[in-house]
Amino acid sequence: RSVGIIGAPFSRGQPRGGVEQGPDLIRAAGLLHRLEQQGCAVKDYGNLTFEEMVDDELVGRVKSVRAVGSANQRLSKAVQSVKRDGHTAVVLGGDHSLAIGSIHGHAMAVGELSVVWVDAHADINTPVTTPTGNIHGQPVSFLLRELQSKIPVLPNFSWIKPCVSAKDLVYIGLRDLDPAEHYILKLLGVKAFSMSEVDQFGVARVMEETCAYLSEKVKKPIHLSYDIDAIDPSVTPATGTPAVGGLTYREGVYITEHLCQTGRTLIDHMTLCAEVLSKS
Ligand code: DIR
Ligand code: MN
Ligand code: MN
Ligand code: MN
Repeated sequence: RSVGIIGAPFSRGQPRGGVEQGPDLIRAAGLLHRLEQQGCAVKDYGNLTFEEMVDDELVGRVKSVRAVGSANQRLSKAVQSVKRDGHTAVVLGGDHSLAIGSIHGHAMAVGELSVVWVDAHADINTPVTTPTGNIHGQPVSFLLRELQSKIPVLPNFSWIKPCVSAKDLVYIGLRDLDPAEHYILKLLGVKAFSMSEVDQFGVARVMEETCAYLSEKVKKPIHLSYDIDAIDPSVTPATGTPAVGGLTYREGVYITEHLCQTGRTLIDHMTLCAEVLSKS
């Protein structure tokens, strides 16, 4: 198994600085060494560079539209080239708006995906429903085929092809949803395990059900999108959007262990991508 690492030092999907240090801090914490210890061949593709965007004015209520659109186009291309080189792609963020380019690039390279979204939030506000204007709360809306009629035209977003179906998405860890997000999840019938369900069933059963649900028909490659705020803020206090009552450290790690094990039995049917939000 070989892993290609892409650093995406980007923070414009939300207002706070610090997240752009994520890729370097995660490397400094020893990610490459840990992967090698586990028998992975690792190729580090380094950090992407993103252009400074001047005059990036509000579009409707949405902030930093042009910067987020162009950064994600760049990231999508980078993911596609890592996939072409035959690696499992691991994207180090950066704020979670990067999920747009990460998932788009992955889907362009391998076709239909399953997406496991580990997060306190559903990140499925549309540019119209967003209460904050921050695009890190909206990435799923740009990716789902079912929501395309609800997405207005935005500068630097015309390259995006919606590439995920609602039935191929599973949420884990939800506990802080906006009213419109509740409505959208209900309307589309999206599979979701909130924290309440993690409490009720335990993380092991949640993962078994997640994998059973996603492999009901065809087994698609799994894309893991991991927001650090899914973990309880007592463990990850540096997140920009802490939400109490989150996953324990072990529950958070177990999710990745379970998916990894699935990948082995499916033999290369799985790809992991992690967008990690980190504040130093
Ligand atoms: C909120 C916060 N739902 C928004 N979203 C966050 O801005 O749309 N996602 N923090 O990770
Ligand atoms: Mn976030
Ligand atoms: Mn979140
Ligand atoms: Mn998120």
